[in-house]
Amino acid sequence: MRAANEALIVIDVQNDFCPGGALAVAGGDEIISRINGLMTEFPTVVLTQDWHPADHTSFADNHPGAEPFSLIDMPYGPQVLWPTHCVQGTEGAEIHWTLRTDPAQLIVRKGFRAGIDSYSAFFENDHSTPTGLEGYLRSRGVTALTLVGLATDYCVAYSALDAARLGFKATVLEGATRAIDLNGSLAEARDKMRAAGVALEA
Ligand code: VGL
Ligand code: ZN
Repeated sequence: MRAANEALIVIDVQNDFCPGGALAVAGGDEIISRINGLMTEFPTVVLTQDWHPADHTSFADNHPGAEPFSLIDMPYGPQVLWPTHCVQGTEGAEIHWTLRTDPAQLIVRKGFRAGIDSYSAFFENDHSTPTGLEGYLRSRGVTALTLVGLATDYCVAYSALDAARLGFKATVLEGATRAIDLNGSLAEARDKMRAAGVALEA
């Protein structure tokens, strides 16, 4: 068992990010058996769940004429317009059925405000509206995070960057992640994580 100050953060292992889903990440389901094993090693396990209302601003469907994967400017910065995914209460939003959920003490839902996206487990994309995860981890004495899940270059990277910024020791196990890799987003995310002091391990 890992030390009491260590937590595993499992990002968005949901049906819509796995093959067959609305925003499928290639090989997204291949990481699940490793994550199931990892969960038994950490005293604190947190899952996150992308959890959007149907009128969410990040959906191309809500911007007439816009193509999925195009960019728009939002008050909080550039926003990729995604295919409609992880709509609250739908099967696509459910945690993938092969991921164990019983070892998790907390499931953080994010992206539930229509007007703002939320990639990070810690803050919405304005980088200032908190999800409450920081307080949960600190009050439990957690100082070191291992991050896994989907997708490497969006929600995993944003979460790891915020974790490092908040002073947590952050490690991403890249072999237990898979990437969307949109226009070089994976290389960019890896550079940013390295520069921020996030440890990238296999
Ligand atoms: C994610 C795009 C949109 C992710 C979530 O989990 O990485 N990516 N919503
Ligand atoms: Zn989303």
